[in-house]
Amino acid sequence: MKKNISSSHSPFQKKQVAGAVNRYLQNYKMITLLPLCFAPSLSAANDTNKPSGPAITLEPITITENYPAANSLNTSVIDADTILNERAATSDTAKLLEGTPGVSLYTGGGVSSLPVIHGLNDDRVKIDVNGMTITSACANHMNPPLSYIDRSNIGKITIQSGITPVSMGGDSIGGTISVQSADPVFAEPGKDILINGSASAFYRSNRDAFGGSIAAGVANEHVRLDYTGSHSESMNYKDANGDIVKSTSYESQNHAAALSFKYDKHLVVIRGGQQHIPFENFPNARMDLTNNDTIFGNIMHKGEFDWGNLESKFFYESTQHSMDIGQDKQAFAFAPPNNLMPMDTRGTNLGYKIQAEIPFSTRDTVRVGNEYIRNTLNDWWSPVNPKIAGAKPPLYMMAPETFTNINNGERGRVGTFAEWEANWSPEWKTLLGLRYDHTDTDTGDVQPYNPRLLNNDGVAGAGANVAGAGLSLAAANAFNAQEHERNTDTFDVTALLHYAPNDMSQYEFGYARKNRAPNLYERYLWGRRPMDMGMNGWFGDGNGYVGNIDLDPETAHTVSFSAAFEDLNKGLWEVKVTPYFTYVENFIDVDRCPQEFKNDMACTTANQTATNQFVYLQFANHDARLWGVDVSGRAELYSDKTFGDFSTHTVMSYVRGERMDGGNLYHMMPFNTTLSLDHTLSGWQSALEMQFVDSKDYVQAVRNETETASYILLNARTGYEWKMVRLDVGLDNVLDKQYYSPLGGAYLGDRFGMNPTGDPATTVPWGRNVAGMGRSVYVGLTVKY
Ligand SMILES: [Cu+2]
Repeated sequence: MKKNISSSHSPFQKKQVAGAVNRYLQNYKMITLLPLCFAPSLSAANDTNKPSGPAITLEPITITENYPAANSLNTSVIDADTILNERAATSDTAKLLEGTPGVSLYTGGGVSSLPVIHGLNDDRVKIDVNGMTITSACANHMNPPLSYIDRSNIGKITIQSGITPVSMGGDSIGGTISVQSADPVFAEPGKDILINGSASAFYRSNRDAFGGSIAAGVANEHVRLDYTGSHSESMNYKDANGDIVKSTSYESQNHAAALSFKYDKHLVVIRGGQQHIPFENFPNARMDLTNNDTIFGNIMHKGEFDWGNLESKFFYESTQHSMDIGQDKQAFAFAPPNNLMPMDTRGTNLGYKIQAEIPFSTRDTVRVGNEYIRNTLNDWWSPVNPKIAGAKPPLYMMAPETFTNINNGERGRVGTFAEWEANWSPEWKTLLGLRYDHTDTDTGDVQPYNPRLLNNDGVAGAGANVAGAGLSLAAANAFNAQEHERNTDTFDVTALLHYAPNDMSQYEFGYARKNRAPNLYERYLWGRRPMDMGMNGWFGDGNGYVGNIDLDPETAHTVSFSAAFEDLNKGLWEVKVTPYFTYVENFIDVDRCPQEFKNDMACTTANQTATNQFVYLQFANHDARLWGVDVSGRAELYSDKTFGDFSTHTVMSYVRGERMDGGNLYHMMPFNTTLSLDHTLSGWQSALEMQFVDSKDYVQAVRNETETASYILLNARTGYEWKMVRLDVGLDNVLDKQYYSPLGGAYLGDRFGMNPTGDPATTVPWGRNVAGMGRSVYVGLTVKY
């Protein structure tokens, strides 16, 4: 909850400084050679308040970073210093995005929050992790892209909200989050071998969380080898009332290595790594993660040629994911072994991207590129207690065969784009891009647990009424009778106009047409029993979901305007305002699922009108509109040689989302603002942060979304950096305020919840929100060398 507390590390300020650097360089016709790694070092040099840490020589690599809109007002950059400051406070990479204007988070497991940009969530946001586009391999999205990289391995996060250049977009409508490990640093020519690294450890009191990370690198002039490893684990946290919030514990381990080669104007980076999450419990899901193993590898080449720059990437990622019902959820469970429900997912992602940047003249730069991403998915639920020893139901609820939730699902996408950036004058700049994506999805036939309709005596064909086996088979047969392959062609357009009439003000107007094709779960989930549906859904709402094979892609039209003003000469203040409006054709939302089978158990007529219980939903296209405004600002307050520098920064976000046929969109973050008082004095950096979140009154009736009350949180932190050592101490939720995060979802963490509409005496009840964490002290220590 404390992000960018130090004013000197506000992403807003970083962006502004980087913008100023860009403008300077453009005036000298150097834009295409702009090494973005200049930006942090220059801004650090500008920042006289920055504590003097150990100097690591950052040798600029004169190869473009290919972020055409790095100086766009829609772009926020979270730099390495901010990430380092946050290391002790959170283990969730997505949490680093808190405090970025327009970004909010669906919370879930301890390391798996889902980012939302301008009200558009999860798969609607393109997330690039070191050039890899990863799709969650889980029907509850427990392993979203940002969970694949530990924060200790991140050098920079770039967030493009709303209007995303087509070269950075595709198959997303909300924006792009690009997470990059630090650029490799090589030894200077003729100098000794460069050895650097860091080690850090943290402890957080409330949830008894601890962990650490190490990073080590060795480099000569041309070759560099890096390793980062991290471990973090946590017990359940307590809310401010002192009650344990169950199913909030986790453990996570990451290892990553990188081998980099630089020769002349070419850079090659080969990365590989693995992640192991032995368990991660989810307070707002009916299941818990019981194992997640991921391996990945990628290779990137950046080269500078006479005609321009070329960047190529190739990646492969493979995930083995397992879920079951964790210990915290065992209250009122069925008798063993029917209290368990193993679910497994295997997912792979493979892709490449090639992009060329060609400076045709000092005014015009063209980028063209092509990318391909292929995602495969198998999702199956092994039988439980398949023996037939005179059992009664629910024996055959989950037996005797394997339930195939998604069978050999495939989603391939090939995208081609061209983008033209023109710097007409120091004041005027334009960016125009076109993009075409072809997305192909397909899946194999499915089967229910009991495809032969065994009854409890094992007689085939006689068990149609055993735990809905007849319905389950009918739903599978209906699904299998359909053609599964679907092809989607989409066209994206981005147009940006940037106007900087003087050093104090900048304006930007943008239009984007962006598309997202349905994901495999949205299209191909088929189960129609309460349990089958309750196990599927990544919204943290406790509802059950069934897919819709005929979904159309969603097409978003966004207009946005930004105005930024700054006191450039003295750097005393900055303010930026961005109102935006998005109209989404065929927004993939939900309806109460219609009754299709005469023995439908979940999609009943009662389900159509239920208001105070979990409900069963089917994905459906509905036009929608979203609008809002982001405001951010910073001001120096007081500066004194003895007492240090005082400053303040603030971020405000507001978003509304409505369906055109009536009603609100789900999980719209209410108005929220963060106000921080920041202080720096030599090696000290401290901040006192107040976070106000308004009540969530605009809730979605179709999902029976619950309201949350407004709250104010106070967080405090201080850090001291002394030569090679950095010590951080913070106090989260200083006032020990009981609160419920508006996007925290339904509390399902303390009881068995296999059937969303089961016996109210024994199943997890509807209507509770997940409580936020009570007061917590954290301490972190980092040693750099
Ligand atoms: Cu899962």
